[in-house]
Amino acid sequence: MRDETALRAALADADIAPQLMVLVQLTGDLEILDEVAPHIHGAWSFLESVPPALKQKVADHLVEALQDCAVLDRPAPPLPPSETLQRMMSGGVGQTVPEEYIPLLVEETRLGPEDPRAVHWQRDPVGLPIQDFRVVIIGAGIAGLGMAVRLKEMGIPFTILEKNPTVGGTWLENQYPGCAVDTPNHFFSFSFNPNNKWSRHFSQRPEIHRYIEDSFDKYDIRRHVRFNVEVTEARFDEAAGRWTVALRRADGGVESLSCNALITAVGQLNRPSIPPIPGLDDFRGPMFHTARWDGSVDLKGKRVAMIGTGASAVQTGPSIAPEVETLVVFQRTPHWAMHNPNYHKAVSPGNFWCLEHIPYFGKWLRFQLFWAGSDGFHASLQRDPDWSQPALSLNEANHKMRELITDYVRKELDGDEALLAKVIPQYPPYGKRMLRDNYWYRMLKRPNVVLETTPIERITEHAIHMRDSTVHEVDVIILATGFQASKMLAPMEIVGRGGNTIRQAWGDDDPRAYLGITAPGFPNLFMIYGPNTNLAHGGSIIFHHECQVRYICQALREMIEQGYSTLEVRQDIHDAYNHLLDEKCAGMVWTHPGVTSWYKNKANRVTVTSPWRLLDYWKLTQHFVPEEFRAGKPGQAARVPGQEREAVAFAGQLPVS
Ligand code: NA7
Repeated sequence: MRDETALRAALADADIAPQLMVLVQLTGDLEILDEVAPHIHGAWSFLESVPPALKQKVADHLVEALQDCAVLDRPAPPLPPSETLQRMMSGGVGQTVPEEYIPLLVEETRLGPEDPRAVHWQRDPVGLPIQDFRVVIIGAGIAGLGMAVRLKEMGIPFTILEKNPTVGGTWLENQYPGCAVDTPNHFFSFSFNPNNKWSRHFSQRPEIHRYIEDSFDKYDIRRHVRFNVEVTEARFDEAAGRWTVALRRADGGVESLSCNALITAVGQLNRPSIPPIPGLDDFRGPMFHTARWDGSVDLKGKRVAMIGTGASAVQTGPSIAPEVETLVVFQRTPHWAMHNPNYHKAVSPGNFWCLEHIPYFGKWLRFQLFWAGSDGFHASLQRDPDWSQPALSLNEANHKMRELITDYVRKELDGDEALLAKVIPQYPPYGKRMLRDNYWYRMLKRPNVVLETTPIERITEHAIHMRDSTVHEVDVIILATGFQASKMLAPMEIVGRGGNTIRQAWGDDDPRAYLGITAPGFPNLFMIYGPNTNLAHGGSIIFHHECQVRYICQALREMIEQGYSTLEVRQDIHDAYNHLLDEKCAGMVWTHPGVTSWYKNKANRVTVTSPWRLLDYWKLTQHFVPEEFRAGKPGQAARVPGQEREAVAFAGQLPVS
C-alpha cells in the first residue's frame, strides 16, 4: 500500500467485519477470526461490539498483510476451502452460515476468479447458427439490462424495445420525492458490476438511475435499444417457430419485428392502480399517482392529500411534509415498518476508501449485506399451527418481531397510544410488504400532518369526504395507491400457440409460470420478474433477475445448439411446480386471513411473490433441464428431448424448506 496514512485512517473508520474477512483471506489467520468473531452479533454493521484495541489489532495486521501483498506483488490468494469459508462467513456475521449456502455466497460475491453466472457454449460456437437467432427483449430497466449483458457475452443478437425515451424502467418512472431503494445498495447491484461509489447504504433514486445508465453505457447496450416504442402485441407462429412483435412508435406509426425468442422484462410495478373512489374525476386540483409525479406542481404551502400508506407513501410523505401547509394521510390499512439504523446514513469515508482500494473488501461487504437481508426471516414467516395468537402473529419469532416493532413505533410516537393504535397493524408482521421506517412515525406527529383512518366516502371538486361526514378541503391529491401487479404483462396482447392469449391462460389476475419464467402454450417466451418471483422475505430483486437470466441463457443455448425452433415447458411440470408453490404459500404469512396486498389476486391466491428461500430458487434455476420441455425442430412435431418421460417426480426435486 502506497499511502499507509490514508489506509490507516480508512481502516479506523471502516466496518470491522469486511476488514476481518479480508485479513483472514489474505493471511489464513483463523486465530484472529476466533478472537474477533464473538464480538460480532449479527450481519448488520451496527451489530458488533468489537473492543477498540481488537479493532486496532485487525487494522495493524491488515496493513501488514496489504503491504506484503504489494511488496511481493502476490496474485490474489486462492479461494479458501469450503470449510474455512464457512468458518469465516459464520464469524463475519455472528451466526452459523449453513454449508449449503456457501456455493451461493461464493457466486453472489464473486469471490472466485470466474464469473460463475456467465453461460458458456457447450459446443464449439463456430458453426452454430448463433447469428441467425434473434431475441427481442421488452423493457430497458434493470431486468432488460441484465439479460442484454449476458446475451451480448454469448454473442446472441438482440433488440430491446422500450416504451420510455430512456433506460431505467421503474427507476426512471418513479420520480416522487424521497424515492429510494430499501435493499442495501451494495448488493442491490449486479454481481458482475458492483458499484463502490454508492453514497448511501440505501441510495436515492437518481443515484440508482445513474448506476443503470452507466451500466448500459459500460456494456454498450444502449445501441441495442429502440426507445419510444410500445409493444402492443406479440403473436407466436408455431410453424415458423417465431414471435411477431407489434409495436407502436411515438409518432403513432406501427411496425412489427420477428424473433426466435421473446423475453419480457417489463417489471411488475409499472401500471398504476387508480382507486375507484366515487368522484375521483371531479377533483379540480392537481391529482397524480406517485409513479407519475408531476414535478410542475409546487407543493409548498399547499393543502395536500395523500391516499395510501405503502412503500411509496412512506418515502413520499416525510419528504414533502416539511414544505406543505397540511398533509392529510388517508390510511386504509396500516403497514408494518422496520427501523434500520443505516437507512438514512451516508457510506462512511472509511468504507468508501476501502471499497475503492482494498481488494475483496467490497466482496465481503456484499456477503455481509446479502446475509443480513436474505433468508434470515424466511422460517419466521411460516405459520405455526399450534401458535396461541394466530390472529396477531404466526409463531414465536414473528410475535417477537411484532413486539419489537411496536416498541420502536411507540418511542417514535412519544408514547401517543391513540396514534399507536391506529398505525399498528392487526395482522402479523410481513403480511404486507415490510417497509423501512423513513421517519414516517415522526412525520405523523408533526402539527401539519393528519392521519385519517375513516374510509373515504367520495371526492368532490375541492375536498375529500369521509364516511363519518368529516370533510378535508385539499388543493392537491397524491395517489400513493400502488400498482396492478397481478395483471402481469398487461396491456400487451400475447398470443401463443393455437391462438390462445395470455389473458385466456391467466385470466385477469391469475398469472402462473414454471419458475416464474416460462408458461405452457407460449413457446420461446421467457419472463424476467414473472409470476411468483417477487421477493418479500428478503433478498434483492437483482439477485432473482440474475437467476432468471442465467436460466434463460441456458434455454436459448439449448435451442441454438440443438437446432430447436420451439421450446415449451411441459404442462405437467408447470402444474406440479405451481401446485407445490401454492401449497407453500398457503402456510406463509401472505395468505394470513384478513391481509390484503398486491402480492395476491382477487381470489386471494399469491400470484406475485415467491415462497422459496433465495437458496431454493437459486438451486431451481441453476440448471436448465431439457426434459422438462417439449422441443420442436423445423418440420417436426415437438417432443421431450431424450426419451419421452412422464412427469418427473417434482416433489423430490423441489427443496421445500
Ligand atoms: P402499495 O404497497 O400497494 O400501497 C398502496 C397503498 O394504497 C396501500 O396503503 C393501500 O391500502 C392504499 N390504497 C389502495 N387503494 C386504495 C383505495 N381505494 N382507498 C384507500 N387506499 C387505497 O403500493 P406502493 O406504491 O406504496 O408500493 C408498491 C411497491 O413498489 C413497493 O412495495 C415496492 O416494492 C415498490 P391497503 O393497504 O390496500 O389497505
